[in-house]
Amino acid sequence: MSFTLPDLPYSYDALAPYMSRETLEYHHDKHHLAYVNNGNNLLKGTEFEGKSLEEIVKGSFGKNAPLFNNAGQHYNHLHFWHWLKPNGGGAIPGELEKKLVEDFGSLDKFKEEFVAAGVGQFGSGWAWLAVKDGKLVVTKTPNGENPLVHGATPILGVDVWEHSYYIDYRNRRPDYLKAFVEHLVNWEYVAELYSKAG
Ligand code: MN3
Repeated sequence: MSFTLPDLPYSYDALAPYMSRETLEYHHDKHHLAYVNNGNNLLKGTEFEGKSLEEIVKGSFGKNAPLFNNAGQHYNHLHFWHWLKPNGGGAIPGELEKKLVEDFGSLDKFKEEFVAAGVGQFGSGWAWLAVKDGKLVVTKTPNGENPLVHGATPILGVDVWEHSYYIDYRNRRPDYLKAFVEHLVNWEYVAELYSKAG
């Protein structure tokens, strides 16, 4: 398969004031597009042509760094647009809420750990909520890496590359992460991925 850039599932103004039109225009139209274009060029002539995106991400990790970086970032951003929604961050669907409380002690504790993972990722990368061995875990990864290559299934991720927040928050990454958790997360999509993660 070749990679294609999907449209955003909402308008460019829909996430303001927590994420601006300008951020989405750069992040989606330029950064994500570059991962798509570079990924397609790097995929040509490799053993991964014709494989699914997940297979490419897992298969190229540790073997073909340029392809992995772009395929990983394409995978991450495909989900990232759906991890956001206007008026997000509200009630968490029941089953998932129960599991979060079970595995983290409380919702506040989960949010604290998730934000701390994003703040603590030195340089570019992502913070994650993932399912590993039947448990919900918070992790962080550098650059384009994600939990798929560490034996886990990502169900929520936040992009902490500066291109995701610098226009709106400048150097205040913690404020961006708090706004993400409180006002932007699309919990219905997280719950959908959780139910599929089994
Ligand atoms: Mn990004």
